[in-house]
Formats: sequence, C-alpha cells, structure tokens
Amino acid sequence: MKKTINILVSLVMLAAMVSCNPGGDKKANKGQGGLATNAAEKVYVAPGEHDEFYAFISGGFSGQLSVYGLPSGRLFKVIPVFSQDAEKAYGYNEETKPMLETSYGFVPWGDAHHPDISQTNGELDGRWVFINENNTPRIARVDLTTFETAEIIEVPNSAGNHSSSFITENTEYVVAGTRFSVPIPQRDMPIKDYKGNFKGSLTFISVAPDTGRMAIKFQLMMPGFDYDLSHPGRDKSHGWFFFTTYNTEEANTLLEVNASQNDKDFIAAVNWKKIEEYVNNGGGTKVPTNYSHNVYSDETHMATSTTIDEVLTVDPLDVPGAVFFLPTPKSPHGCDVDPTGEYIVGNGKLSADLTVHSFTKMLAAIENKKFDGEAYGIPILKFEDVLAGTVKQPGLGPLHTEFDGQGNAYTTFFISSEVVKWKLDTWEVVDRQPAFYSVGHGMIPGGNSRKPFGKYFVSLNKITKDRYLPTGPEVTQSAQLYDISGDKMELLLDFPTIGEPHYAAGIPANIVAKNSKQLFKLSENKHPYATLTDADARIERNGNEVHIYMTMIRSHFNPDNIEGIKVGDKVYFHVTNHEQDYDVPHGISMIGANTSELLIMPGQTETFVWEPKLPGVWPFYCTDFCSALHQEMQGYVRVSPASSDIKLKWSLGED
Ligand code: K7E
Ligand code: CUA
Repeated sequence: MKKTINILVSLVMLAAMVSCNPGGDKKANKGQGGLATNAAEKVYVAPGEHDEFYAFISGGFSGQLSVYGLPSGRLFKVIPVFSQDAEKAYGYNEETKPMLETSYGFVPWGDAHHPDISQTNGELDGRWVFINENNTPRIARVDLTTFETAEIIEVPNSAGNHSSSFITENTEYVVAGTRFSVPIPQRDMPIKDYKGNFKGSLTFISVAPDTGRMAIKFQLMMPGFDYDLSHPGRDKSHGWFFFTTYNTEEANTLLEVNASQNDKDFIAAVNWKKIEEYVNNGGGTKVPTNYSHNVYSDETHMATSTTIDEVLTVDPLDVPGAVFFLPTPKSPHGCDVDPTGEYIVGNGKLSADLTVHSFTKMLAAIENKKFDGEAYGIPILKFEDVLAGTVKQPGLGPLHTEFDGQGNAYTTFFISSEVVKWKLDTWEVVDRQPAFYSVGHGMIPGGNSRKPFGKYFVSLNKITKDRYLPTGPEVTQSAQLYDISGDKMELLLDFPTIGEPHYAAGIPANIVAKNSKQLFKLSENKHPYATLTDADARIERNGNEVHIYMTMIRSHFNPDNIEGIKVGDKVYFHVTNHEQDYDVPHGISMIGANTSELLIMPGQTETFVWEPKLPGVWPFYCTDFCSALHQEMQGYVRVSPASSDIKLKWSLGED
C-alpha cells in the first residue's frame, strides 16, 4: 500500500510539473536560441531553391502523413493514408475507397504514429515510407515515386498497433507489435480474468524486395503485457528486434497506479532470424482469422481489397533461444538502437536514469545461460549482466532517443520539456536545450539507420500554448528545428504541424527527389473505365446504372452536354485526364453529388458516383484552376423524370 501511495504522490508531482513547466517560465524562455544568432539565415531557403531534406511527419489523430522541407519547415503535401481526404478525394472516389476497407468494414479514420523509411544495407534508400495505424491495427506503405499510399495491410490479433512500423536494415520486415493485450482469439470473457489469459502479438510482415508488397510472415504470441515501442537491431545486432513493455503487472484497471508497481519491466529481445528459419521449416500454427489487404495499382489507378482468413502464429516456447527479457526500469516507452547496433536504450518514463543495454553483453549472458528466472517460460536475463551503462538523472519523463552517428544520443524529455544530448560509452550529459513544449519524439534524418545525417534534430511537440497566434481553444501542434552540427544544439525554427506529430522520418532530398514521378503515361493507363481517345468518349446504360466515359484536357470536358439521365439513376463519372504535362491536374465537381470532387493527375482515371434526385439541367465544372480558360471548363447534364423516354445523348461542341 505504501508503494502505491508513493507512486501516486510522485505521479501527482509529475502532473504538476507538466502543467506548470510550459507556461510557468515563459518570459524567460521566449525566443531562446533563435533570436540571438544567425538562425534565420540557417533556415532560409531562397524562393525557387530547394530544401536539403524531406521530413515525413506523422499526423497522429489526423491519420495522415505530411511532407515538409528542412531546414525551411515548409509544408509540401499531406499524403492521405488512413483517413479520407477531400483535397485529393482519397477514400471518396471509387478507386481509393477499397484502401480503407478493414475486417470491421469501411473505416475512414485512423491514428498514425511512426513513419519509417525503407533501407538497404542499413542505409536509407528512399523507396517507401511505412506508417502504422493504432486504432484499427494497420500498416501502410507509401510509394516515394508518387508520394501516394500504395498499400495497407490490416494486422489481426492486435489492438492499439503501437510498437510499429519499424523496419529491418534491408527492409526484410516491417514490424507491428500490439500495445494492448487481448483474448486471442477474441472471445466473450470477464475483463478481470486478463492476467495469464490475454496475449500480446508481435507481427512480422515481410516486404517483397522489388515491389514492396507486404505479407504477414508470422505472429509471435507473447505474454499479456503492453508492447509499447520497438526498434530493429542493426549491423552487429541485425537479426534481432527489441520491444519495450509496460504493464508486466498485467493490470486491467487504473493502470497509472497498477501498472507502475514493478520496479522493472522488460525489453523483449526477439531473434527474428531464428523464428524465420523455424517458420521456413514448417514451424508455427495456422489459425483462422480475418484481415484486409488493400493494394493500389498505378497501372489500373485503382485499389483492390482482399480478405485473408488465416495467419501463422508462433509460440515463443516452441523456438528455444529466440526470445529473452531484459529487465528495464520503469514502464519504459521508447526503445532505440544506436547506429552500431550495440546499444539498446530503454527510456523508463518513471525512472530517474536512462538505461542502456549492451547487445554484446546480452549475447554473452544468453551463451552462459545466466538467467534471473522466467516469465511465462521466457528467460529473464540479469539486469547487471546486460547493462552497458546509465545516464544519471538526465531529465524528467524520457520518451525517445535519436542518434547523430558521431557517438551522441539525443533523448527527449516530456515532463522537463527538453532535449538532452549525451555521449554513448561515457553516458555523460553534454548539452540540453528546452523544447517548447513537452516534446514527444525527436528525429534526426536517418537517425534509425546505420548512417544518420546528424545535421538537424527535429523535436515534435505536444503543447504550444503561447508560441503562436491563438486560434481558439484548439491550438496548433508544432515541430522545432535544432542545428546539431556543433557541440551545442541551437534552436533555429518553430513550425506548425498538421495533427499531432508523433514520430517523423527524414531523408536527404537528393535520394528521393530524382525518382519523383511527374505524370502517368496515358498509353499505360489500364483502368477498366479509362477513355484513352476522344473517339472513345461515350455513355453506356445498364438498367439504372449509367457509366460516363469522359475525358478532360485544357479547357474542356468531353462530353460536356449530356441528356437522357433520369431521376433514380446511379451515374458513374469515369474521368480520364488527357494531359501529358507535369503539374496539370484537373478536377471535377457535380452539383448534388455527395462524394468529394475529384482531383485527377495527368494520365489518370478517377470515378465518382452521382445519384440525381430532381429533374433539371445541372452543371458540372473543373475545380482546379488549370488554364486561363479554367472558368470555361464546365458542362451540363439534363435530368429527366424517371418515367421519361429521353434517349441517352452526349456531345461536345455541337448545337
Ligand atoms: Cu511516444 Cu505513439 Cu511514438 Cu507519440 S508515441 S510521443
Ligand atoms: Cu481544368 Cu480547371
């Protein structure tokens, strides 16, 4: 009981510090760093010049991924991933609706946290960005030639898909660990029977080397803890994956107290190569389940959703030597591996010190079978045997750590609202800078690869309060850019973000920009409803269903006069953009259509549905200001009563 009270007291103290720190000392903090120096020059990217880095910043509860330039902090694009997006008709047009299909039906919203860029030999290769969705467990792959979501795979037997989507150093796997343990398979049972009965699944999704296509390879069925974050081993520890856990108490209520009882939780070390071998040799158990796999094609310009009905599960006890627990104080959040693969940093949220484990020591302890008991049959290594060192009292509420590739680590502290730079090997703190305010993740471009680009650090903040003009009760979240090229970090820039920026991934622009597609070739358009020549523009009726094969080019639609549509029809506009120039999309909107307008790229076909309710003559128009005669880019549809016998008729330029 005393312990409970102590923890409560300390939690109350922490809460008080959270609430007073951001506003408390604002006069003193204001402008710190940025104004005193030539910071403006360092972030200034002259008109027409390009930024040095791309930053892909998660939108959190917006479900999307936004693309910024560094050092300018300019926003280039919001890539719709897990949420419908009116700007791009994503999730509204017929082609992309299947992307948001799940085993729970159409889910047009998501909570996106951790982008990670594909790697080859431990270095960023800039082909894809992966990102997780927490609430309806899913992983998406964004193609960096189109900057569009190419694929979404649902993760069955998972809940709160948080310890994801991190990738191994040759993009062999993208990992999806469950935050919440649940009954597997799901069933009706008392919540109080959680302990010992719920399971936590860690899912390894293979990525095809040439296409990026994802497939669930296996799910490791772990004890019923919360699996919070993860990172792959790299270089010497390639082949392993590390996951922080909390709630090793397996509490099912008032977790803020009940999941803070154990002095140490664990980092789970998983030898995925060993399990892969076991699975390749026929190991594991196929169990029935249901999940969606949605793939978008740049040839047909459409997505298809497939339901898969089984998954391969692996019991860790069936693969001896594959899973171990490293004791880690106290409810760790971030789980970060340094560029050499030697150090595994566990950031105990309620711990005074940062714990760093040694991969080499871990292997030796395993070799010598020096265990300190077991949990559900999984060996627990001795804390002292795997400990590389501790960073003493670096700050309050450590969350995440990044690396600059020069032997320094940068840990974010939510409660004391700062970024702390410390040295790997000596564990000494060498610098600290305040963050405004309450930083979550930090990001160094390539910071989770063997080769970080240690020039900038971006802090991704939860609270902004007085930093920007007020906008009512809801104020912007933000990021801050620090120059870390010198001994001391220097704050250069604040910039607002869209949604809540959890994690981000950065990459030198020159790796990605050269591969960026400028248009889709019309001659390669395999959309089943594409209209490749003007001669093919037409309308077909099939009962109440009407299909309009329409083209668009500066500055008209073909056809632009349509008659013979009737009330009660379901009208599909399949519209093909005939432009073959860079940056000439056209849009189309139809009065009364309750899908969003389309924005169609050169060479692409998209479809929306319109169900006219009233007789009349109804206009449609281009929604993207595409030429001097954009306002002339319009047309009419005549709608007749359901009983009329007006024949289908379409034309362009006729009277
Ligand atoms: Cu720390 Cu979802 Cu990575 Cu946010 S999580 S901060
Ligand atoms: Cu086409 Cu405006």
